[in-house]
Amino acid sequence: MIDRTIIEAANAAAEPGLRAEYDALGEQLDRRGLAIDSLKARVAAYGIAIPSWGVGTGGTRFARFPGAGEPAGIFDKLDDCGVIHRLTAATPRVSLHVPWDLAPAADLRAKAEEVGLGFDAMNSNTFQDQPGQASSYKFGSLSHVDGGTRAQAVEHNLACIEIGREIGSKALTVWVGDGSNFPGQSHFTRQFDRYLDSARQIYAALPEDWRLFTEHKMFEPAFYATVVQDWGTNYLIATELGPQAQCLVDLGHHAPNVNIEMIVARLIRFGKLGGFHFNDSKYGDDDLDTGSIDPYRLFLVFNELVDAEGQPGFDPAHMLDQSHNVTDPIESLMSSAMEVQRAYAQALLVDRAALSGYQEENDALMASETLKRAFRTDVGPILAMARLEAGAAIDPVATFRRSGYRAEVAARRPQSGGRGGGIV
Ligand code: LRH
Ligand code: MN
Ligand code: MN
Repeated sequence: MIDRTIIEAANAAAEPGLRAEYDALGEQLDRRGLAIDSLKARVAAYGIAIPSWGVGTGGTRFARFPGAGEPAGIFDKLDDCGVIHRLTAATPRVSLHVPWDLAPAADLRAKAEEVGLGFDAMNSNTFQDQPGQASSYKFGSLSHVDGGTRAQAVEHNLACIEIGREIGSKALTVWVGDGSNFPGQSHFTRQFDRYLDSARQIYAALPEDWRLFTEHKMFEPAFYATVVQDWGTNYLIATELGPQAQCLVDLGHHAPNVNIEMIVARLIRFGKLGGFHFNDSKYGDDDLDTGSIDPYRLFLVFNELVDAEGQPGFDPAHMLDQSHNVTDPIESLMSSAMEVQRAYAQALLVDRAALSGYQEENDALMASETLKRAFRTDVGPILAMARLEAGAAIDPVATFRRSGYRAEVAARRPQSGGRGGGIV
């Protein structure tokens, strides 16, 4: 854990500059009829979940280049997630992946409490085989042609719900890699019916106050056809299952140029937006750092979310889901959490009355300018002030580097292997 004195020392040097910038921005926003302190309060109340699998160095199917001091298991991961929240005050929860994070619930709860975190959605894993598993997922899981394999995959999801109940989670995210690699390999309709039948069994086991998030993804690992390939299929699933089922939008799971903010608007309109896996991409499911490629798209997604705030039942879960191949994962996750917060703050600046006026008048240029004006505003001082007031770091990455945390854990955690690829 990072000592309070380290954060305070770093903040002391940066605070006078921050106060000057905050005041200047406050004056500017005031002229636009916006109160900076209430914006700061909304940013301070915003939180995003860290994916437990994100704190380890990622890899591709070609190679993995492990960093020093990588977490060896879930308790190390929770330590790292605790550091991220300590320095940013923006990541109060962790999303677990089972069986990667399998551990006794009481120990998970105790560790989370020690590092000041709660648990977000549980993630099941039927896209890999585990040692000793009776049936293989090579040809699918929830949609497999073999009933025994489907039953095993359903059972695994029920076990995830059970662990989640014990640690205070309220949602299960199901992503399956099921699909086919060759035309003709699978019967599209029969395969989807098998998926729906399995998903219904999982849905039936949900506690009353839980939600089931199904996550679509266009391709990979199936390269010809994926069972839950897009938001249309995902919407059908959520509708077939019932009110506790909603769609999860992972930003990287769409074809390049797809209008994701519009998908978000559609799902909101029909009460089926369950949550997000934020990341960024240039080509496919790149799992790049959130906001690193197209921050405007991220802002446009948040523009839809802010527009829908306050609608009955609107409560999407916000999680990161990215893979860090060349950076320190703690630094990437901190900067990504802040990018998400930034997009939220920028979206709060949109003059919605003016925007709908321009929409009614078909003033395309001014409508676009209204969004751009909010997007171009540097809201950094609002975010930094919210962190300072929460006892976190004005500059989380610089403070993390000064803390020596990575070198310290590197001295006591075993060096992990680099052979082979893989996502974790
Ligand atoms: C699939 C995915 C899904 C998995 C995670 C590891 O690409 O986005 O959310 O659970 O990656
Ligand atoms: Mn995802
Ligand atoms: Mn993904």
